[in-house]
Amino acid sequence: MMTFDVLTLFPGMFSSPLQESILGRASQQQLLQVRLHNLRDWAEGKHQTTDDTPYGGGDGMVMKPEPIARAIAELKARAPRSKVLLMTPQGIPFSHQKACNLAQEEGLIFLCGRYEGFDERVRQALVDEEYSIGDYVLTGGELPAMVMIDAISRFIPGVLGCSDSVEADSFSDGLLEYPQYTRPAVFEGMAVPEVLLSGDHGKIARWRREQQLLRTCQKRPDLLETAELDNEDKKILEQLQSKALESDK
Ligand code: 4HQ
Repeated sequence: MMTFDVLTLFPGMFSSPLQESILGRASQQQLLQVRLHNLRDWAEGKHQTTDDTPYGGGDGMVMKPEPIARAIAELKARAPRSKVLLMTPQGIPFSHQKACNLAQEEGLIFLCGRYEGFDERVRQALVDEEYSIGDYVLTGGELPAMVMIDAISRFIPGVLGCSDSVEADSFSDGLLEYPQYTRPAVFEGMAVPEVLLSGDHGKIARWRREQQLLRTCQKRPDLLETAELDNEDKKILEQLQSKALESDK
């Protein structure tokens, strides 16, 4: 069973997102466990302080290294092979591929920061890998940790039903997904594409692949650089591109 240890000043933030739906079921089935730890439990003094003012002056507070060191030592003693991860805008961009690789680990310890972040020596001495979930600034590392736990958990065998398998997703072959439709056949004057009602499975599969390529080409052309494309895909793309040039004239 995969173990996620989370070290945070706000363990309450994690309860419902991880207890609902797919992740909730996976925990109940003991495919994974999320252990929440309040960093304050390792702090000292009457006020159990976890932060302090920055050396050199300036705004905001910095998280002190000692409580974090004590906490990580204890979590590592219990799970010696767990990797310690830190969420920060300076980290490696988190991706589908990183999620897949991290799912191979036995355990992960997520260190969630608040305020202006951590004393630099935490990074140097205690952290194995740093990840960013995107180029924007959040108020803490809790949401990034939840995003990562969610994306990683989908790669743990048994977490997804076979109906929503990992292979069928966007990004597994590096392309965006094809459009989906369900009843009614006509909604507010918009009809479902004829081919999907044809019952011709070969034709439907080709249409879907073409839609994936078309969407990726229009919305995320950067993904085509690294996508897994066969000769048929390349032919379809050439046709799409010549059609696009045609309509530009
Ligand atoms: N943080 N991806 C935690 C982020 C962030 C991101 C800002 C991390 C605040 C305390 N983390 N500090 N983007 O915005 O991972």
